Amino acid sequence: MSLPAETAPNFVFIFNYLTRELTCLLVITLSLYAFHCFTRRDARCFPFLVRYPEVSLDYWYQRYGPIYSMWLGNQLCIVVSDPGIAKDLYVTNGAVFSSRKDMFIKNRTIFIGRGITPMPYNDTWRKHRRIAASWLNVRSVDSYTHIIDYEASALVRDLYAASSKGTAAINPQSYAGRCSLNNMLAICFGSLRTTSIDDPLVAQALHFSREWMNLTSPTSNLVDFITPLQWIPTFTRCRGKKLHRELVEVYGGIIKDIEVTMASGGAYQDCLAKTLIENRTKEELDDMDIVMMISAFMIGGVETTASIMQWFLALIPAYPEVQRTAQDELDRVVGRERMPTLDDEKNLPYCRSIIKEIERCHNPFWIVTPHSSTEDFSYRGWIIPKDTVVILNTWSMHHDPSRFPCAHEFRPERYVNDTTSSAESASLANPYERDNWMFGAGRRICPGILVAEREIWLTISRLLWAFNMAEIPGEPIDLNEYDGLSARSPVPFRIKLEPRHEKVGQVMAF
Ligand SMILES: *[C@@H]1O[C@H](CO)[C@@H](O)[C@H](O)[C@H]1NC(C)=O
Ligand SMILES: *[C@@H]1O[C@H](CO)[C@@H](O)[C@H](O)[C@H]1NC(C)=O
Ligand SMILES: *[C@@H]1O[C@H](CO)[C@@H](O)[C@H](O)[C@H]1NC(C)=O
Ligand SMILES: *[C@@H]1O[C@H](CO)[C@@H](O)[C@H](O)[C@H]1NC(C)=O
Ligand SMILES: CC(=O)N[C@H]1CO[C@H](CO)[C@@H](O)[C@@H]1O
Repeated sequence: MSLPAETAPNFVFIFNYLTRELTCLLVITLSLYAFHCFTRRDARCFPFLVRYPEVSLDYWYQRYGPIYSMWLGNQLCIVVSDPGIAKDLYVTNGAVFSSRKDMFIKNRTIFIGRGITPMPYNDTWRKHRRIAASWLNVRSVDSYTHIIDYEASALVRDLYAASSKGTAAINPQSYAGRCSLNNMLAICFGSLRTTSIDDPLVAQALHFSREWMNLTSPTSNLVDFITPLQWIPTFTRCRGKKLHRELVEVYGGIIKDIEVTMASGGAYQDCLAKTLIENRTKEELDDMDIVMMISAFMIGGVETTASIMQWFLALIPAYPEVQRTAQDELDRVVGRERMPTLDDEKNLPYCRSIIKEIERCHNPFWIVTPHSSTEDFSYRGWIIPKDTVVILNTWSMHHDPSRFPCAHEFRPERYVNDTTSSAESASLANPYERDNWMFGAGRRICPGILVAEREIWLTISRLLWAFNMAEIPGEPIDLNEYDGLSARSPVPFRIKLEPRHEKVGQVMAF
């Protein structure tokens, strides 16, 4: 171990001198202690049991600087809290830092070694990434942007109907979830679509996503880091196995139906499932590869963009000034006869800033899925050994006071001159100018960045166009608490959506 010892929190550093077995014992003892702080945001707690690992990572960043190491059970991790270092490792040295740790719950139990997300950096991963990209590149996304556009309007229309002209209190979460779900259903399965939040597939798909978020975590599951725990049927592992079975049953079932239709000579709309089925032999894919690839899309694409919409709806009632400024801009540029479109984005800098600021303040992944190294690497005089997990501490990066003055305040105007798209921003030469780190970085950056960005733009700009969004008296919205370990969404909340003018109803009546 060679990162400077003084940069490591000392009680973690101590593990270096112990054998693996002793480490396990120590960790179990520590975890009993940490269990006490499970529900508290106590930064001094051990990071893989507390519910808020970003708080611990930031606490240590303040003390040990932008790069430090720590052991989680038997795993050496380095924590990077600086955009320049993140770029050096993830991007410039992507050939070394693009693999994954073998996570027991995520990889072995739920995805059983398939799927793009948990796979090590090898040719099989490249193949899966290439196939995924064939559905997520600009040309493909252009071909189904009309669906993303339609679903965004459908979301606003459903909320308009449900809110009874602003008299009813509604929880918008399953509406946002259904919007993202429909987009992913179209990409993965073609013509499949849910028509209301009461469709059983909505509850099922949203449950899968939240269960996934609750079960997988880069740092919080002891069983990922303490091998002996993997030999016994822990609660987490049983839930993981159940989720795996359900994914195979539900998404595997839909794929089977499509195969039957295609086998009987019926035409089927172009979609990811069809591509996978058609290219099964050529690409050497088996049934489980196909099901897990689709499941990764469905999980990765639903409660992520939906999470941004939810954070927006949870937060914006507290900022009537921000709403008014955005709505003035919309009235000026778009008018009240139609809703904003993708083409309007470049003329609506304030609306775009709101989105960038939401993503900064409420990244759904404070710890984006970490990469691991595939060889020993020397960096600034330190040796980072092979198989080290490199964690990006995006919480600290998003709250750096030199980059974001008053970082704890919601101030969209800080982004008003940033005209980049998320993908453009991610590839800026100067990483300190990047808008946010929500999509990760380097060779494993979220492949769905383009779909996500269009979906988020169309929904949020149209919500701003249509409604004054207000808190319900006596029902404060909790912006600190969240659900999930790997990703985070707001806990349930209700708001009032009041149509901004009479034209809203007419424009909605499509
Ligand atoms: C994931 O699990 C499979 C076996 O289930 C294993 O072959 C693979 O190496 C694991 N992934 C990683 C990143 O180690
Ligand atoms: C890549 O890793 C996966 C998971 O460990 C493995 O199943 C596959 O055979 C590997 N592919 C290559 C080309 O090494
Ligand atoms: C995930 O955990 C939260 C508590 O943090 C809980 O409210 C929610 O029901 C869980 N979701 C699932 C699908 O288990
Ligand atoms: C944006 O640009 C204008 C004009 O150059 C400048 O006055 C303003 O301070 C800039 N705002 C921010 C937040 O950088
Ligand atoms: C990603 C990929 O290889 N797609 C191919 C699948 O097969 C069809 C023909 O059946 C090709 O057109 C695709 O390019």
